[in-house]
Amino acid sequence: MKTKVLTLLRENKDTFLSGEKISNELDCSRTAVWKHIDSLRKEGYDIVAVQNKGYQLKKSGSQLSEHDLVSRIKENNLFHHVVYHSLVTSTQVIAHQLVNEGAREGTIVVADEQTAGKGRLGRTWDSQHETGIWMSLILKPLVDFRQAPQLTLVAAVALARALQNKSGQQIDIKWPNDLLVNGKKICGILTELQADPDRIKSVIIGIGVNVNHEHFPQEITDIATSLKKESGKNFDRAELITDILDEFSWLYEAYLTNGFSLIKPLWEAHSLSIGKKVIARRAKDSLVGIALGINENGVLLLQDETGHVHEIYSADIEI
Ligand code: BT5
Repeated sequence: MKTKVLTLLRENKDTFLSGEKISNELDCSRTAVWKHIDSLRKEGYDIVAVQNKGYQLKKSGSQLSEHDLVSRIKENNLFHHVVYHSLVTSTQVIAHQLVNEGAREGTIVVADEQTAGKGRLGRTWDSQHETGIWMSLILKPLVDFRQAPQLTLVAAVALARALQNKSGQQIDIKWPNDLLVNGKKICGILTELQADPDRIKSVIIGIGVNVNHEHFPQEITDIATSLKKESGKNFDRAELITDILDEFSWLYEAYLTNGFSLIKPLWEAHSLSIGKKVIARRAKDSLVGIALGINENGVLLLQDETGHVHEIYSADIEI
């Protein structure tokens, strides 16, 4: 009910909405409406009340919550269900549990802090309290599991577009899963699969964005940055999450309908490595060469000094 009150206020934020209208729309008493308004105010929402006119939402609270995020998500968006926790080990772990319990595509898990945020290959992701966006998206695409890495690139494009639009900063993508500003990492993506032998059960895309950090732990202070460090401004995390979900939603639909060909040029527009000499560090060896770009499967093409073109499926890239 609180979500519905907030959604109505948000949809009508340029006008006043009478208590009577809200109670009619939601089929509840005016006292119930008032209680929800009062509770939202206690959470920091600035809701003005004018006699004979009604209520108007002037400003949202700054805390993440299920009702806040759901009230912001547009009706036709892929993401419809939000699971919020203030503290978790990892949103990926929660998302895996939810999939095992039958969670549908379009569920997202968001946390204010992670105690054991996961990077790739057993690495850790620093996820400080209320500074960043730590979230996992649950997807169930009907695609071959060999295509799953393409979804990391779809997410990278969605993130680059959303963060660049909001911050005005140039966001670069470093294949496969890093987003950089001025050469420092601002966002990482972790794509995990649950698969049967013949089909994908679910794809869980973990997204970590450094938003309002002023400092990082010493181990990563030289390689990490945040939107705040780059622009000097604080950003509203809920607003950013909504922008990311909007971008991801349409790109994902376009990808499922038309394939990777639409995503590829958008990815290339943000790519940092194309045409540059890079080192690709793989589990067992390293390759040096010119990054030619990605192919139709999202695989990185690297030309070594003999002219041979290698297909790189998984690696850390050093530019
Ligand atoms: C990644 O791994 O970049 C994937 C990160 C995904 C994090 C999200 S948060 C929500 C969801 N839930 C999770 O538990 N995880 C996902 P990788 O490419 O392996 O990069 C990890 C490396 O980045 C670390 O070894 C550090 O060097 C560096 N690093 C750690 N925390 C960082 C941060 N906050 N910002 C920038 N770099 C960081």
